[in-house]
Amino acid sequence: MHKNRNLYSCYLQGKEDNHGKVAIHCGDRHYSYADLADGSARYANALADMGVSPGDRVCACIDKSIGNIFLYLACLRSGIVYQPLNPAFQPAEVDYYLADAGPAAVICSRENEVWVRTAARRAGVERVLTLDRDGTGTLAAAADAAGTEFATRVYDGSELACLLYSSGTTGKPKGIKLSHDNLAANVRTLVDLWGFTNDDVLIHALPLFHVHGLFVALGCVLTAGASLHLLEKFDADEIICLLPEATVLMGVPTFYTRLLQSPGLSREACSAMRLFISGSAPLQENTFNQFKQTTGHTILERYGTSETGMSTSNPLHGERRAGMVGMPLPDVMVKIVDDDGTEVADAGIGELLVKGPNVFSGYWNLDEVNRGAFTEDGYYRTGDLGERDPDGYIRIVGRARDMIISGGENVYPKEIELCLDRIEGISESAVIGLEDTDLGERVVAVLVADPDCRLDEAGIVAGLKTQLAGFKVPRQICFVEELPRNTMGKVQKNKLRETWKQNHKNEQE
Ligand code: MCA
Repeated sequence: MHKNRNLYSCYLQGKEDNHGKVAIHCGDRHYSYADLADGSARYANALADMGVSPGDRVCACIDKSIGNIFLYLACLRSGIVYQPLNPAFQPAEVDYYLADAGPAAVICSRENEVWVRTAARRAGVERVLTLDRDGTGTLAAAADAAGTEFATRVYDGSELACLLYSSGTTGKPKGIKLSHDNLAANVRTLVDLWGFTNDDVLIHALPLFHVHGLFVALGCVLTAGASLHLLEKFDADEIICLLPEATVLMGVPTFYTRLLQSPGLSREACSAMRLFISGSAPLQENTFNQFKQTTGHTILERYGTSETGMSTSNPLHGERRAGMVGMPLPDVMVKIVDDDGTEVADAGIGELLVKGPNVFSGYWNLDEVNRGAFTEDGYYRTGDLGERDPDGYIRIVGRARDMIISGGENVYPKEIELCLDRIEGISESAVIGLEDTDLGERVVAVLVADPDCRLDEAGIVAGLKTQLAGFKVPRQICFVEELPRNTMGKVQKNKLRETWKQNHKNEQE
């Protein structure tokens, strides 16, 4: 019999004996695997009745909820390409994503419906539907009225499952094409590697629009037939309350620094837990050590990108090293190369290249960019710089591309600089990341004002907030007479980082 390689099958099919089991705890509501099958069938039927077809994109710009999970699973089952977006995006940002992906429908909250409709009209998107956190909205109503029988599409795995966007140095986000096989291969490997069983209970506090929360956290739980507590967002108190009932937490480093500030975090509180995993941003050695001291648990750090899913991990059994992202996953090949593409010797620094079944097939409609994104022998160029120690552990030491990671969110300075440069009175801008105890890095704008012009900091921030999601808006604005440039005229961001790191220290002293 032909095996269905639809990712939905990897999550839910062949586990009928598990159907009565609770998959998702959502406050005082509990959803079994059978509920997920029924709910996703209803959403799949509702979308089909509206004329959304396999291969169409559906853009979900919604808050985290059980309805969001039904919708994601419904898209997989129907062969609809799921395009998740951060609901914090502003109209100008959403305009771009709709125009680029050309979805057949966009799903938003009722609160944003008016401006999303305008954006959809501009981009030629036919359908706008709503889905709120409380399970209401036009899509939810259509799903409620639909049936629970739906035949999951049979796929060979190469078909497109999701289109995730990541920005880039040019400031223009690129659609990452992920197939059913890319996602299934990675999640199966992780379930094995991290020892997931159907007894696991994961605390899910990550957003559902990124690889980390959607494919890794939710994916591992569903693939293993385990269960999770769905939190709206990160909340240290809520997590500490749930620890005694849970076995796994996945988070960005900010989760761990914030948990460490909570008096409720203790060895006793964590005694039922078997695994704390960190990723999406560098975990400071200090946090790693303090967490071990407070809880007795050694955080497992791993590394990935949206283009590849997870690529390396510290071991489940064996030494987990501070500041290291571990070894390549069993089915993933990682090379570290110099500028000429030659592999560097042990302990040499170079760019990380990744190849394996997890690696995406290219960016949406960007043939030219795709040619440069892979090496001739099929490795994806991550743009991250790393080194490998003699035992095979990899350390990420920097980024070849200009990028900031704030609280696990990637921020591309170019995108913010383009907005700043349009503001009257700003003659030049440079956006940098400075070390931040809470967010890892915080976004800082260094500005040169036009002569005789007095810039109003609050006005700049307020203006940016109407154009950019909040996590991209600079938390600090600095004014300088001129930006340091090299002989080629390129802004020397290293110098700026040094100067403002120093200034910040002096201010604190
Ligand atoms: C929210 N704000 C932020 C951030 N998030 N500012 C800077 N950096 C952020 N990451 C701003 C909001 O705009 C708001 O600003 C204010 O902070 C409070 O908002 P709130 O929603 O309450 O924020 P929070 O709860 O403090 O959120 C911080 C957070 C969250 C918990 C770190 O950002 C988070 O869950 N991050 C995880 C992101 C993630 O999943 N990354 C994985 C992507 P104002 O007050 O001005 O309105 S990478 C990935 O998937 C790869 C492949 C991988 O390897 O994992």
